[in-house]
Amino acid sequence: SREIKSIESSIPVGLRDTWKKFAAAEFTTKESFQKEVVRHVETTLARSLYNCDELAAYSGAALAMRDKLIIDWNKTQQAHTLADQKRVYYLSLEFLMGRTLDNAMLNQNIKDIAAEGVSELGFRMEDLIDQEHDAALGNGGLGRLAACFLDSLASLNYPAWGYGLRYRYGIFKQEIIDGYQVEVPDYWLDFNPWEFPRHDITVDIMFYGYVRRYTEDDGTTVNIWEGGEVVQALAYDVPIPGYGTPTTNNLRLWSSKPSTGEFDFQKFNSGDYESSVRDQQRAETISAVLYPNDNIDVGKELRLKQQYFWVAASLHDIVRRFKKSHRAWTDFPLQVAIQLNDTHPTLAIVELMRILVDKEHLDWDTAWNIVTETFGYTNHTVLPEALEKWSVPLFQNLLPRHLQIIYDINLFFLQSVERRFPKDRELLSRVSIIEESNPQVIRMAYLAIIGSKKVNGVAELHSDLIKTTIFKDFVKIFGPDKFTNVTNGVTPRRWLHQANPQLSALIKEKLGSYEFLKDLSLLHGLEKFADDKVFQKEWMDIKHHNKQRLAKYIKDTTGISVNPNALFDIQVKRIHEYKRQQMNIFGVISRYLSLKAMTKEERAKQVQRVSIFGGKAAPGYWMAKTIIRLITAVSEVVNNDVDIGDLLKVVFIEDYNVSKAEFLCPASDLSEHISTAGTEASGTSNMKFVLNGGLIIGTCDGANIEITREIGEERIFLFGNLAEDVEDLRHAHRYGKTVMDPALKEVCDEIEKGTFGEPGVFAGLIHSLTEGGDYYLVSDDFASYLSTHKLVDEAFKDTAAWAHNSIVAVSRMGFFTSDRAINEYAEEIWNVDPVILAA
Ligand code: Z57
Repeated sequence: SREIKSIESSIPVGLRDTWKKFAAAEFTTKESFQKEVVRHVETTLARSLYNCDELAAYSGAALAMRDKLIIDWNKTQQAHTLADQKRVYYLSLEFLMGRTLDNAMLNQNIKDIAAEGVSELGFRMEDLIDQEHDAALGNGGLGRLAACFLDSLASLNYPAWGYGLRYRYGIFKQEIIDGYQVEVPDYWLDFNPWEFPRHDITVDIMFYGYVRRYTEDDGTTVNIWEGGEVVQALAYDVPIPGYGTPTTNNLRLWSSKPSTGEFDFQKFNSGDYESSVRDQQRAETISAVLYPNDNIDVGKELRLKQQYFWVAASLHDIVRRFKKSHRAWTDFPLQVAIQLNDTHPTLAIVELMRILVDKEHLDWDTAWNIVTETFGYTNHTVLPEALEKWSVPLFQNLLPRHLQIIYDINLFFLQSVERRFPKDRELLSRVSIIEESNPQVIRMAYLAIIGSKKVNGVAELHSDLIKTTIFKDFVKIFGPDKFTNVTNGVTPRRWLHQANPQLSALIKEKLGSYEFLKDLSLLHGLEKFADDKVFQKEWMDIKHHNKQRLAKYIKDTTGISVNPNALFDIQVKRIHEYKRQQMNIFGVISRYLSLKAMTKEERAKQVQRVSIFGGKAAPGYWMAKTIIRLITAVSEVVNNDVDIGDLLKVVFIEDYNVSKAEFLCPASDLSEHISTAGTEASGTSNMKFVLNGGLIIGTCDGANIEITREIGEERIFLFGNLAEDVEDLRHAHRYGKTVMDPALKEVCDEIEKGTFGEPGVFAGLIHSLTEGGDYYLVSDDFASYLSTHKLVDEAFKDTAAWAHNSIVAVSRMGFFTSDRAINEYAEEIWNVDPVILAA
């Protein structure tokens, strides 16, 4: 293979000068941008002035922007190689990036110029931005967190790469047909200007096969994994621009294809085309589709294949990069930090052991020291159904050598536990990586803990809970310092500046600059204007404008008219019983029944409400789908009830995704974060809504608690039971010692009367509250939920106080930037420093 010349002085002067003379230059002016757009439209896309539609214009603008990013990307990668410092690798099966054009323009501070430029070419920038397809390679919070973290890593100049899978199909598109969710495949790659295929960067990955073991003359044991099926991983690179810095990091996504050796030319030649095409399709299936489950482990073989394929390709790449430095293996953790986003990439621990022991012939202990200094593991859930466990027989068949390594890791671990806690057989079986069920299963979280240097939760309560419940034994074994908290954050570039440009501009006017987008704690400077009447009006006018924009969207897409002066109450997130959208819709029904029972005079005094829902249900999650059906059924009844009019509207927004979140977050007066206490690890949309001036109603769960601490409890509508009481309450339900809340009973009766259509449709939902044991404690929290909504209504009537609280809350949200979270990871877990690029 050709040698890459990375040291400038190794290149002859003449050659160097010729290259530099023609080096690609970034556009910096309107004219140079326009020139690039037209060039791309006319040559790259083979279109012209006469047939350039909005999609072609978007494509031209995106390609021009891509060229600009890649110039910075090249500089960054060169500088990072030269700096030769420790790098961070963020391994995530999900990156929920959303759209890129607007974000890239804003991060590069070129949007004004570009908008003028396209306007003179006959287009509105907003329309072009709207042409872009969301990159939806994720399910929900976990995937979006990864995307926010990439933005912060680049903005803070950390040398960091993301590694993921290049799914051909992202999360499905949701259509609502006759009130039911229907899933439509999301083929998003027909035009994706933001990726670069790296045809020279491929890795062969093996599955199945067997392990051949023999003893060498000197007595060492050699394990050779062979005879399996090989597929090839092909790299696609996505540039990640930082805000206000040339640093442009890399997100490397792997795509699967038949390995060159594997694709069976014999079959092809002999005319057995069908079988050879089948082989090809089988290879391509690995990266074909994102599993659409959030917070649930399904345990399918193809998912395990995806995990190993991605982890093995990424580690091969990381190790190859490390080897170029010719350092000793023991330096590996000084050059490399690998963060495991949940347990999905836990096989990386095993694969690195295999590389070090089987291929590089390090002794086990040396290898294990390297491994356990390299990895960090982030836990995102305590829900038992979400904790990954792989069946041993399935695993053994697919990855026989990895299973042996896991057995050895487990053996040495259990031996060390036994030495420290002799005769505690119970402890040994509790902490064993192998659960002795039928079939046996591998507990991936335990493997991740044992193989990592640090384990972190994603909000204070959650980090405390993992230490006192699911990982309690490991705190005893490893000590408390291995466990830490890094509260999640969101990027203010996308979630304030891009989503709400007017609010961002107003804040800039008050604070004097856009510096707050880099240092969000500067928002504190707003607090002194919280009682300024003129400022309050400007603030609330922007909220009104954003609500009008949403009202228009609702009208255009659903036909429902909503009054922008009404209180907009929004709950958008994956549909899950623990998030309790069912409680929200039961609350809406209860409100509807009270309104129906009122006189005209009483009704006239009520606060108008628009209850907005959005979110996808996992395709196999029947209860979640039933919840959607109930929401749509209630909306059909309520929205068409002439007694009710504008007092109450119910809207389900189809296909909730990142780009929809960008216009929903700025348009809320109130948003709902109402999970059963102790179940939502953090939540991140709570942060996005408050950052955009909305207040929240929520339980004492996840990051709600820290939001309350920061903004003050006068500014948040908290209700419901506490996490510490959940176990007892569930116990009481299980032993039939409860009566249903009377208001909830009324709601259930109304559903069973058929007010919202055939009641049989909702039987499962009602059953979950009764015989089902009300696992999510809807009945226990219902009374306080309703009374807290009454407080919301009262508070909303006092416009000045509401504006004051909105401003104060925003001014105290600085903590929730993902920049703060990333700096904490860098200092407490990774031990990496930024690399400042030369100007
Ligand atoms: C997911 O989106 C989250 C946790 C998971 O274990 C899986 Br799988 C998917 C979410 C949590 O539910 C949120 O509470 C949290 O804010 C988010 O991850 C990011 O940490």
